[in-house]
Amino acid sequence: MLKIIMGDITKVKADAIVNAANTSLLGGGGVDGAIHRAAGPELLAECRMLHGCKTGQAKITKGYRLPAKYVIHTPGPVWNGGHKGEEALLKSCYENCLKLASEYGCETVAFPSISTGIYRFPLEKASVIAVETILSYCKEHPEIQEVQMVCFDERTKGYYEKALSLL
Ligand code: AR6
Repeated sequence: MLKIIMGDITKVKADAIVNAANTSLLGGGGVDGAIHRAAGPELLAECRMLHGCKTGQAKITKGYRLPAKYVIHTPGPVWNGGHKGEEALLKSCYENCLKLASEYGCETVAFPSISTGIYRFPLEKASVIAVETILSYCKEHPEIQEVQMVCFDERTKGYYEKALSLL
């Protein structure tokens, strides 16, 4: 089941929350900065041991001071006009995060809107890719009981609701 909600992902009590990270996995602005601030310095210490992550891939850590048990870090693609494989990379972010969630026995997962902030991926396209990929994964993997898309502003929420209503 997919739910679109408004909120701050650092407050969400899911088995895993996803971080829209960068390839260094050493923190940044946006949701990444908020997650590191809320989780505390132990998160950065564990991230240092991961030696980065490629765009479209995902790595998992503990959640430390967050209400979530795990954080799944995925660097989304930077939007560069759409001819550099951005759409396939964004899809692989959602898929690889969900695969890790299954592997770690997570039943509930919360995503932010990957790549649509600092990385400028158009929301209209990103929302459709996210919703399609999440729904098709969950259909095949009933172990994932609930996925939340946690939107930080009304405009973002509107796009995800529209994408869900069209599927
Ligand atoms: N909870 C939920 N969503 C949030 C939160 C929050 N606390 N804070 C921001 N958002 P962005 P990107 C929304 O820029 O585009 C970082 O520096 C935000 O409004 O965080 O993937 C990384 O280190 C937007 O809708 O991620 C990378 O360098 C969405 O989260 C780079 O930014 C994603 O925006 C990644 O850029």
